[in-house]
Amino acid sequence: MSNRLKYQKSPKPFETPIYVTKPVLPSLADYQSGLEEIWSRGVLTNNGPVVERFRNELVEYCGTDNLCLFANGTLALQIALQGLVITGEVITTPYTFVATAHSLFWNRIRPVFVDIEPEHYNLDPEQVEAAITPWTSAILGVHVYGQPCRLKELQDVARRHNLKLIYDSAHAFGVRVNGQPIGAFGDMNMFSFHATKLFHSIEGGMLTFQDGSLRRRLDYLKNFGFENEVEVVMPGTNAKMNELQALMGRLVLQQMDGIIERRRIVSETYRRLLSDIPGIFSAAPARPGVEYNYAYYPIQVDEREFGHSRDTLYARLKDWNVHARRYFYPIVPDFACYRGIVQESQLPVARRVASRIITLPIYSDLSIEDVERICDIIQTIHESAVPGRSSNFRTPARTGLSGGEVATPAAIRAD
Ligand code: T4K
Repeated sequence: MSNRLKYQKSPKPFETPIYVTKPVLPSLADYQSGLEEIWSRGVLTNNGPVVERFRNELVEYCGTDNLCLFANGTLALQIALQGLVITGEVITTPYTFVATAHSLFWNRIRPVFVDIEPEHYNLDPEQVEAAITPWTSAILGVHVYGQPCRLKELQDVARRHNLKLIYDSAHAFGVRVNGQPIGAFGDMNMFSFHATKLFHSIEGGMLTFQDGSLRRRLDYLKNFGFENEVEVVMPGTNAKMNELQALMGRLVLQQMDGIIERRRIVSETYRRLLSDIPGIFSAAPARPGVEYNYAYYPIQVDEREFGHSRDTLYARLKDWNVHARRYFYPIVPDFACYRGIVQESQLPVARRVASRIITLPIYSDLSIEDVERICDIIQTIHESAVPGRSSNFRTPARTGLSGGEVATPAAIRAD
């Protein structure tokens, strides 16, 4: 029996854009009441009381006091590297958001890109070990889409070679492994609280770490190195979270359980409905012992089976007002500023995944009807490529639509 709940022959385009994500917003009244308190106090930043309260709540949520807050995830990661005094070479993944590699660059560290494993698109521990040189000082893994790296294997490699193990956990807030928060693994974890993340504080970042003595150093580094009004103990930067960010974070944190549960339902609906569409492959589900956060919904497109390339699907979805994203294409070493570090023949798994990936819209108030409609649209796009079915599907370029016009499916189908 078909998995499809409803299959509309010709799904309608969305009236308002469906983006890849949409931030959770607390009630305006709650945010306003928090703002009134901030207004009356007149303290907007520099470790005010709302940031302090937010930190305490995160300490409870994350189960560790070894935690610092930052203005954003990128600065947090740059400071993590400073805090651990990482130098020389760091082995990292090519399949990530550019900020991972940029954080190394800003610390004058050479990124050594190694390939990923095909299951969850994270660093392949065997390749990491093979890339270690006398200059390697750390491994920087990324829990891509919130799916944990091979934690034990990476930890073993790090131990064997006396390397620091840092995780870019930008996508992994709320993930647990064998009952432990993801931040309990490795020497240090960076979480992004950007508005596009399932948990956010508008902009924001957090470091969690094992060695509690690092906290003072990290606090200095994010506040110019100030010990007091007249003493600067190290050349820090300005990476402080402000009160308005913390207020947003506190209110969103209250909704955390519901956020993950709603995303789980969206994600499982996609998995069920997409399994029927030839050439569309959902990523592997979470491994046993992983409590996943459903941060993203990546699919791979097999052009031969689907009938259209990934890029055509990506472009055609926009005709229905569905704005998916190709996270993470191109891979980082193919950006102009990193070109030349690796050869084109290297990193075959990362290149293959990047050429086939699309991340579909997922957020907690995306309705199941909308998920069904997105799947219907993907099915319709697939059928437009099958000879004898919907063969009159035409691209906007062939309709004669002018630049400003919205190319709806109705507009691009010939009667
Ligand atoms: N490491 C990793 C692995 C990361 O993924 C990231 C960030 C970082 C490090 C760095 O952390 P942060 O310094 O950012 O804290 C977005 C985010 O800006 C970025 O935070 C995120 N990763 C990356 C994966 O995605 P863009 O350039 O794709 O964002 P943008 O503006 O195109 O937004 C995507 C969609 O989200 C839009 O089409 C509409 C929707 N949106 C966006 C914003 C900002 C909203 O509905 N509301 C909003 O306020 O990078």
